[in-house]
Amino acid sequence: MDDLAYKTLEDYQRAKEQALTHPSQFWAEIATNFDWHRKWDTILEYDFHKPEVKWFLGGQLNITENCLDRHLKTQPNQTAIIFEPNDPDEVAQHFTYKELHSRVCRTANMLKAHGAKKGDRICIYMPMVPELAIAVLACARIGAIHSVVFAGFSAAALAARINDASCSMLLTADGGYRGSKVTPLKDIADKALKSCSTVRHSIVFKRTGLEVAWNPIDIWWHEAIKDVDDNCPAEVMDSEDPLFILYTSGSTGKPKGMVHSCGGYMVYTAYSFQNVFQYNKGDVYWCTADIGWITGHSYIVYGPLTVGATTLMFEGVPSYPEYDRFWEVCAKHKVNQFYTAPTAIRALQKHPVELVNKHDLSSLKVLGSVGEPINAEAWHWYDDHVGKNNCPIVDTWWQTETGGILITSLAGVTPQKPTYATLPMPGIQAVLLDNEGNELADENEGILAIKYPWPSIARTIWGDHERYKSVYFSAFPGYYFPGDGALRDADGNYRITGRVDDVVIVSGHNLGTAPIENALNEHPNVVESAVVGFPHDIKGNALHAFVIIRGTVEDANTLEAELRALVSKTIGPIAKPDYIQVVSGLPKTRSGKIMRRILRKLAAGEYDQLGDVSTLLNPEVVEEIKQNS
Ligand code: 7RM
Repeated sequence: MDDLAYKTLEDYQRAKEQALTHPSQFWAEIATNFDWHRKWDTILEYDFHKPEVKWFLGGQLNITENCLDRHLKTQPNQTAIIFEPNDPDEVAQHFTYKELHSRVCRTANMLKAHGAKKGDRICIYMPMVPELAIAVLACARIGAIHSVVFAGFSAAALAARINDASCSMLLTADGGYRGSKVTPLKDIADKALKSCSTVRHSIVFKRTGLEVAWNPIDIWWHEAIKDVDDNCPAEVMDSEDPLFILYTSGSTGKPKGMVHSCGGYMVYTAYSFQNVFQYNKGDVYWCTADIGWITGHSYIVYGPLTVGATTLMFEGVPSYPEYDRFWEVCAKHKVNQFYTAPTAIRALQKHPVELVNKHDLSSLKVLGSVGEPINAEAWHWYDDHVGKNNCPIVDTWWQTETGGILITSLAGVTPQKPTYATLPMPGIQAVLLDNEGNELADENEGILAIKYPWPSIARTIWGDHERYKSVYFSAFPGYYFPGDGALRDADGNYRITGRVDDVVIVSGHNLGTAPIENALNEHPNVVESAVVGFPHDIKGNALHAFVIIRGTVEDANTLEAELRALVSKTIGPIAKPDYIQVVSGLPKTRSGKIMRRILRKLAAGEYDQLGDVSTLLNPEVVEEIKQNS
């Protein structure tokens, strides 16, 4: 799979050129690196107005043959997955490609023995244990559509997702470890299943030994898998058959089930993984995301395994047993590529740097960031202390909807620029638009859009193609609209500035909340901030800033004055927040994204309209903010 990678800037520039002049041919050449049962007849059919996107039509494959079987010929004894348990005293596990293949096939046979077949939807609600990755691959093996629901979600959130896709089976566990806590997953699943009539079997993996209630549809995993063998020929899938559904939150309460397809998703995740991280055979790669998120799907499971990499799965959290766990694990397994989120970096940055320095991080070659814009302070801390100024940092911009990384530097191959995701990957045609949809040239700021399909774009929203059209293809006809704003420098580098829906109109001025937050974050005592608008009699809207402060506030008035002065100086007096509220935390999704919808309700005093806060990472801060308003 090394052929997939551009190793020099010249390679990269040549690829970019080819992708621009012969876009579909460009992807067809990349696609020849994979095992297909039948070659495609048509590379691409698309119409962003309909919208419709189809890649490698007529092609047939099974992604698990590319993730597993193919490597059995060349590197059966190479480690595929390293499992690092929550508890550092529990031994880590290593699965070779051969073992992983066998486990996936047995698990696939277990699913089949319980009636699962091609096209069925199977919900997976499991902790970060190897069996989660195995379950995902087992579904793909038999052509069942997996729908992984992050194991931190509530019973109501789980039930909504199971019902939306009419799942016929649930794979879960008795419980899951996360730091010092045990989540009673089966208990939560039982509550959810009370309102899920389509689920006929629930297969329960034993992880914690937690006592659980037992229902007629329940089967223990270890019992169900006893009587099956590991011979399971892969189901032959059409390129456009759905591979999985993954839910992402939208502006309404109803989550969107993004549907990814087999052929295009395989091609793009492998291509992007290889190029962005510049993985070399034998390297140990670690992405700290949970498989419950798209980052885990694409860059723990499918991308790395397709190229034959060694991918590390971590069950725990960065703070357990101490705030040095990431660095301890990097040293222990000699991690070469490390991929995490700015929210984790900022959390770790608050602790003594000695916690980083006491570990041998000399194996690290590449660092990655994903999930939100990385602020300058976090970028430099990551670069200085983790990378020792010796590891390229790839700031990777993408979405659940895009399936893979679209804008990023390629480690050590293309130039990086702090706080910039930098350049679109070869084959990605990014543009900046103004509010009327005109393309902006050169150095500029505007709305990010993509004007040509790439293989891993989500094909629809499960059961709601109209919503797919209205959310992503209607704002600017002819373009894919991701919902993010960006600025572009003279060299074409993109800096993602935040969601464009985070715009507040104050006295007739359009103010992006992201630049105001950046100004607040310049203050030496500010760790993180979030700014939202709330209705105001005179100005139409006014601004409310929520700030997290380092240490204790000695003099609140001085701090507020300094913060207002900073905003005034950086953006202008119009952007000065009316309210500045010091908080201990901001309401966040489990993947670290600030829930602005909730902050807006809090700022407006609409406490009865907060909606369901149970899926938040930290629901307790909502109460705290309310009390202190
Ligand atoms: C991979 C993932 C997608 C949204 C996206 C952005 C934000 C993600 C970056 C980023 C700035 C980045 N999928 N985002 N990566 N913003 N720089 N490198 O996070 O579907 O959960 O979220 O996340 O707003 O639209 S996601």
